[in-house]
Amino acid sequence: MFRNVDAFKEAYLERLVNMHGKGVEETTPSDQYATLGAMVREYVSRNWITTNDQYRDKGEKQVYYLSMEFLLGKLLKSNLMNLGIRELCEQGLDELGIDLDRIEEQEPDAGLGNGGLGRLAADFLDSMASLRLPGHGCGIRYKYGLFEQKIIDGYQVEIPDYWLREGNVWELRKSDKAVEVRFGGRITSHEKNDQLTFVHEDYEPVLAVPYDMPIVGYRNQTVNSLRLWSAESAIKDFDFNQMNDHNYHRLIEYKKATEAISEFLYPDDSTEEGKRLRLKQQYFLVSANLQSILCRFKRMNNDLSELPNKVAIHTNDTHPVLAIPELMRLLMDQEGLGWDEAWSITKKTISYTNHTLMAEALERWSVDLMQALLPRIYMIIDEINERFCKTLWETYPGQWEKIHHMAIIADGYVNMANLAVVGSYSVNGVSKLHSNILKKELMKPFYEWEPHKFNNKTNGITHRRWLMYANPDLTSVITEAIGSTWLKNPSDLMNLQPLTNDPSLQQATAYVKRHNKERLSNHIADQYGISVDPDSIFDVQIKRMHAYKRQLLNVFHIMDLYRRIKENPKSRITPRTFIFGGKAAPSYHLAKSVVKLIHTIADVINNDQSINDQIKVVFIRNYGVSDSERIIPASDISEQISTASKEASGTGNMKFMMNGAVTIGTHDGANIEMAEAVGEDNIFLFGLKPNEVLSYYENGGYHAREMYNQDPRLKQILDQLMNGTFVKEDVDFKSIYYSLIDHDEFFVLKDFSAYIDTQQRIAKAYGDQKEWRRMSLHNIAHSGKFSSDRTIHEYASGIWQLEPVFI
Ligand code: 26V
Repeated sequence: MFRNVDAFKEAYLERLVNMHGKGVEETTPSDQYATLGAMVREYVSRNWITTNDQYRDKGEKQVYYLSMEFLLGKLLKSNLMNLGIRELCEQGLDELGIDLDRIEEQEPDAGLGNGGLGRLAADFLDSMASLRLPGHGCGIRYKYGLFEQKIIDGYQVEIPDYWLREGNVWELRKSDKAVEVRFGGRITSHEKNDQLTFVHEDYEPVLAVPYDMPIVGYRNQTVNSLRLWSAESAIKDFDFNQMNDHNYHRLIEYKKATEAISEFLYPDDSTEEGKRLRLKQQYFLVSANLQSILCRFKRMNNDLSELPNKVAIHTNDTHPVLAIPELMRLLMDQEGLGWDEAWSITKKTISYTNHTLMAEALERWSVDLMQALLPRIYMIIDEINERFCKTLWETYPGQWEKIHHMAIIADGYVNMANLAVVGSYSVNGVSKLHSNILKKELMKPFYEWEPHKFNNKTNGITHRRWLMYANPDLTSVITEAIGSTWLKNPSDLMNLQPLTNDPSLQQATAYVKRHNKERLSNHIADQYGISVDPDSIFDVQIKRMHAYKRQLLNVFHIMDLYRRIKENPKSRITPRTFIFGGKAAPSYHLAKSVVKLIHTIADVINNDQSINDQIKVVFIRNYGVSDSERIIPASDISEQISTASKEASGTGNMKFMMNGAVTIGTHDGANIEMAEAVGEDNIFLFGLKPNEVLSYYENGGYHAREMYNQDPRLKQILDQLMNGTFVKEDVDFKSIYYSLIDHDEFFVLKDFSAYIDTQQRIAKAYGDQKEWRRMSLHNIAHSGKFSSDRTIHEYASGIWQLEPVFI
C-alpha cells in the first residue's frame, strides 16, 4: 500500500471510507489520522513479526528497559519518517486535498511521563531500534497521562489527561499474554523434601494485560516493542451474575481498586494516601514484566543460569527496583532454585540508573506498607538485607553508623537506592558531574564497597526527532553543506566545524531560524493573543517548574531589565521575547506561585505601551513534547540555570544546542560536558561551582539576607513581590519572598548578579550577528556527541553486553 503514490491513494481512500462508514468528504481530520495510523501500524507488522522471529531464532541477548514512564509524544510523523514513506504519503494526501501536517496534529501526545526521565526512555527506544539493538520498553498503560495544565487567572489548574479517548492506533492488545499479579494476603512456609517452600494465600489477584506498540528503527528493518500493561479484574464478568448483594458490592470495589492501578500516572509529588497505589503500580510493572520475560526465556532455554547471558534488565531509576526481589521470588518459589544460585543470577541480570540527587526524590517505602501489600517480596528484601549487613559487619566490625547508613532496611523504611546498588551489577549516573557526585557523596560507602559497579553514561537525545523531524529546514541546510552521513552517524555533524565562518551557510541557518521564529510567533499570536516580534531575541526556559531549576532567576532578570528600561526611556535594547513553559506538581505550592508570578509580570510588561515592545513575556500552557518540538527550533537562547550540582544531566540543554541556540547555563549536569565540547567561548556559563554549593550545604556560611541588603537591584525586586508594583489583585508572593530571604536553598540571590552580567554579555554577543551565527553553527557542529545513539551505544557495550541483530 506504500509502494507508490497511486497505490497509497487507492488504499487510503478505501480504508478511510470503510473504517468510518461515511463519504470521504464527511471524514474529519481525526478520522483521517486514525486511518493513516492504522495503515502504518499494519505496514510495520510484517517487520515486527520478522524482528521477533529473528530475535528468537538467533537467540541473541535481549535488553528490557523497565520504566514507570515513557513520554512518547506523537508517533505518526516519526514512524513515517523512520520508515521513509512520509514524502509519498504527503504527496498522495495532497492530491486528495488532505494536509498531512494537519493529520499529524490530530494525534494526542502520549504524556506517560513527568519530564526528563520519561522522555529519555522514549529517546532510548528510538535509538535502540535505530541501532538494530534488541531492546524493548516495559511500562504501564496509564489511562490518564500527566495532568493537563489549564491557566485560569494566571493560576495553574489541573485537568485529567484522557489521552486514550479516541483509542490508540499504535497498540495491539495481547490478551493471550496476560499474567496474574498478586497483592496482600499472607505467606505460609512448608517443608517438602528437605526444602522450605512458601505458599501465598488469600491474596488479591490482578490481571495484567499487555498492549504492545511497535518501535520502528530508522531506515532499517528493525521493529522493537514497547509493552505497556493494563490492570484488569482477574475475575470474569460472568461471575458477577451469580452474586448476592454483599458479594456483588465487594466485587465492584475490587474491580475499581484493580483498575485504579493503571489509571493515573503519578505527578512527582505523590502524597501519603497516594503512596500505597504508587507502590502497587511499581510492583505491578515489575511482576508482570518479569513473569513475561522469564516465560519467553524459558521457551528457548532450560538452563536458568544462562539468564544473565540472554537477558539484561535495566531499571530506570529506583521505581522498578522491586525487580530484584521479584526475580528472586520467581527463581526460588517458582523455579525451585536455592538462594545462592538465585542471588547470583539476579545480581548479574539487573542494572540501575540513578537520575537524581535530590533527597526528596530518593524512594523509601515504609516497612509496614510493604509488608502488608507485598508480604513475600518483603520477606526476600529482609533476607537480602540480613545477609548484606552481615557481610558489612565482617568487613567493618563495630562501624554501626556506616552499616546503618548502607542498610537496605533501616528506621522502619526500605531504601530503594540501597537495594538497587546491592542487587545489581551496574550503577550509572547520567552525566560526568552527576556520576562523580554519586561516587563521592550520595553513594560514597557503596562506591568504596564495590567500585567496579559504578560508571557514567552521559544522557543523549535522538537527533532524529529533535533535529531531523522538528527542524526539517535546518536539516536540509546541514545536508546541503556536509552531505547526509550525519543522519545515520550524528558525530559527522562535526564536518560543519570548518564551515562555521562560511557566510552563505551562516546566512542559510539564520534564514531558517528566522522562519522558525516567525512560525512560533504566529502560533503565539493565535493561541495567546500576544504579538511578539520574530526579530527579537527568543530567550527560552521550558521544563518542569521546580525551585532548583530556578525559573525565579529568569523572572528576576526580566524584572530588572524592565526596571532599567523604565528608568532610561530613551535607550533601546535589542528586543527580547521571554518564553516559559512547564508544569508544577499539583501540591507543590511554591512552584505554582512561580507560575502565577510569571503570568503577573507578563500581564504588566506585555501591556505597558511605554516600553515600546522591547520585552514580551509568554507562558506556554500545558507544555509537552509537541510544544518543545515547535519551540526549540525557534530559540536563540537556551536557559539551563539550575543550582550547580542539582540537575543530574538535563536533556533539553542538548536539544537546544542541536538546533543552534546558545546556552546560558550553570556549571551543572551535562552543561559542563557541552562546554567541554564547544569551548568556554561558545557557551555562557556563570555562577557558583558545584563544589562551592556542596560546601555551603555542608559547612554553612551563606546568608541570603545579606544579598538582599547589599544589592539594591535585588532589594527592589524582592520588595516588588510584596508591595503591589506588579500585583493588581488580591495576591502577593510572600511565600516566594520568604523562601529566598530566610533560606534561599537554591542560591537564587547568590547567583543573581553573575546571571545579570552574563545576560548582558549575551545581549552584546547577539549584537554581532556574524559572530552569533558562527557560535550557533559551532554548537550544532559539536552536538553530535549528545545524540542518544552515542549514549545507547555505550549502554550496549558497557553495561548490557548487547550486539546488534540485522533483520
Ligand atoms: C523528582 C522529585 C520528586 C519529589 C520532589 C523533588 C523531586 C525532584 C526531582 C525529581 C526527578 C526524579 C528523576 C528525574 O526525572 N530525573 C531527571 O532525569 C533526567 C534524565 O536522566 C535528567 O536529565 C534530569 O536532570 C533529572 O532531573
